[in-house]
Amino acid sequence: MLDAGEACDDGNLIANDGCSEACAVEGSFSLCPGGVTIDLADRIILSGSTVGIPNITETNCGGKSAGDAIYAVIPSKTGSMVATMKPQVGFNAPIIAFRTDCKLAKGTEPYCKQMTQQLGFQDTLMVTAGKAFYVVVTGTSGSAGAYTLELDLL
Ligand SMILES: [Ca+2]
Ligand SMILES: [Ca+2]
Repeated sequence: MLDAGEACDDGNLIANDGCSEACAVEGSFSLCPGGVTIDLADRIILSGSTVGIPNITETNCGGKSAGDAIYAVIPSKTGSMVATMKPQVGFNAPIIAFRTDCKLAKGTEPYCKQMTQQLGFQDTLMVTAGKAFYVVVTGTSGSAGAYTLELDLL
């Protein structure tokens, strides 16, 4: 559960797995690949924002001029993962992309989605134990904002 003042909750008190024992996100979005690396045991809830963070990539769906929050996620098991993103009011036309390589060029990534702030995003993806994938959160035409991203490994 994500309580007030917490940037993430992964249900444990272990540091260096992407979410610290004090519920802070570990790592920096300015590094690629794997600046922010998350060990996904079963569920993590992340509270993030793309406001004021570096613009380091572009997705198939856009984000050429917007800051990019990139998470390297390492699943603990093979199976389905449900990704749910809820943008906060003011984050206009957010974009979420999933990559097999942090540095993939535009046009080569397997999956991206532009959403409305009102509807957000939810989809199920297949993941492989121990194989990192990258979640990119960015915005259309330079838009930025705050969001909650939940990853559930089924
Ligand atoms: Ca932890
Ligand atoms: Ca960008």
